[in-house]
Amino acid sequence: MRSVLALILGGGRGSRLFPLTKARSKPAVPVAGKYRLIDIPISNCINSELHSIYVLTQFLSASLHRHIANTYKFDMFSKGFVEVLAAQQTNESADWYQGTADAVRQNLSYIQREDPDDVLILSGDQLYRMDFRHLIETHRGHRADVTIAAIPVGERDTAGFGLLSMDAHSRVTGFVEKPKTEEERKPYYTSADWIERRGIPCNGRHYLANMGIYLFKTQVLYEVLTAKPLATDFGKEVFPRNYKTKTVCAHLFDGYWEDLGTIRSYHESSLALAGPAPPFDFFAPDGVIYTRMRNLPASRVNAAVLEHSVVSDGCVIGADSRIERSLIGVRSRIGNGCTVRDTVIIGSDRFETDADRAANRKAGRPDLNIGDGALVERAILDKDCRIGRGVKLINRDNRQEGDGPNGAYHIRDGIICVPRGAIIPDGTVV
Ligand code: ADQ
Ligand code: ADP
Repeated sequence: MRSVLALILGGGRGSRLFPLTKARSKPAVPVAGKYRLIDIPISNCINSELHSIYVLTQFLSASLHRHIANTYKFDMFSKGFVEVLAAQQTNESADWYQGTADAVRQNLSYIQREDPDDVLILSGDQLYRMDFRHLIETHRGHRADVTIAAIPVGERDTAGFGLLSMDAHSRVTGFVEKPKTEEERKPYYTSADWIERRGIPCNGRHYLANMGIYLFKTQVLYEVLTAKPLATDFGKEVFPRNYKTKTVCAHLFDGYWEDLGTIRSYHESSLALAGPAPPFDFFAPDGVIYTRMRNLPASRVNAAVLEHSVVSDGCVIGADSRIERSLIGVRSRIGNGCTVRDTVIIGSDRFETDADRAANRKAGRPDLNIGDGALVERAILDKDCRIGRGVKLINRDNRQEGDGPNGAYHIRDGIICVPRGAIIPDGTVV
């Protein structure tokens, strides 16, 4: 089999995921209780037998490096690797990556060194499961220069995506990035009949969206990235400029695929994992999602009630507490008599000892995670936060956006986000 090198775009400034990206790069953002965002695309690569992987990120946090180095250790005699390339490491330019195409261009020398036949470019902030071997088949079967993975979406989702139209031979015949008007969108309407002939139920999804997953012939990737004027983004420049002159094909996909790049989508998709029939199945035996081994003890639940929730390893949930539609991350500690609803708790980096707790009392600081009698609704609690006793995080004033004193919390899209390590004193009501 010819060789494919995978490049994972680990994120720009990550401002849409603030405050989860306040002190870490986007790929290191925790997800689904015990994973990090980067585990999803890397696991998809490994499950597709792609073992040469670069992760491009804006800054190389110690946590991302440690996570990758400790998780993805390939056998020393195999040729695989997972390596992080941070913007400030490249000599070509002292700037941060300006956009997706720029990020790849700044790392062309690494691609050159590997000399693959094709380069697979992936987004780092999506939750999905895809066997890239099918995409590679489509690409090579059509002798394409570039193949874009595409998924049918409904009209109300079109504004956030690049849309494409394709002919009967899978060739892309039009491309528009994030159309804003009906005028721009109209030419991309695809009939139910056309979609269903390809074995995909239409269900009112009449537009084909670019999934941000691209397979390029290496030679073509060089050409389009070095052509003047230099392109900054794939969606905004590379595809609109090249679909007429290059053989650009689309590969249709119809599985679960969600963008986790905003606080709202992160919150919604996380809670969906805790539902009765989660759309993304972490239990699938043929597609393990990998992450760092932690050797944590099993969780202990005292006389609490849990409904439609996921509880990760190393948690303690106190008596008379009620957890509904929530995702509880590793080493979370929830006190007695708490109510937690529609909430993502990322957890903690360590366990507190009795001595730590005594020191907390002395310093007037709440213990890690959630104190007795707290009520938390529609929130995201980042790692190591300390929510005091009797605190109510309920968004009392129903604000959509807002910031608490001293960065203690931020409200985004009506969701209360408590940043890593923040302290909410006993009895506070938000
Ligand atoms: P967007 O969702 O706007 O549109 P974009 O900002 O281009 O996505 O980012 C794509 C991926 O690259 C994301 O994983 C992002 O984190 C990462 N990324 C962005 N800037 C980066 C940078 N400077 N350095 C490193 N990584 C970076 C794109 C396409 C649309 C398509 C959607 C699908 O342009 O056509 O529909 O993805 O999600
Ligand atoms: P974040 O989740 O915010 O990205 P990190 O993963 O960097 O944060 O975790 C930070 C803390 O966790 C550090 O203070 C570090 O002590 C501890 N930690 C994480 N991984 C390890 C490890 N493999 N060995 C020792 N300490 C670790």
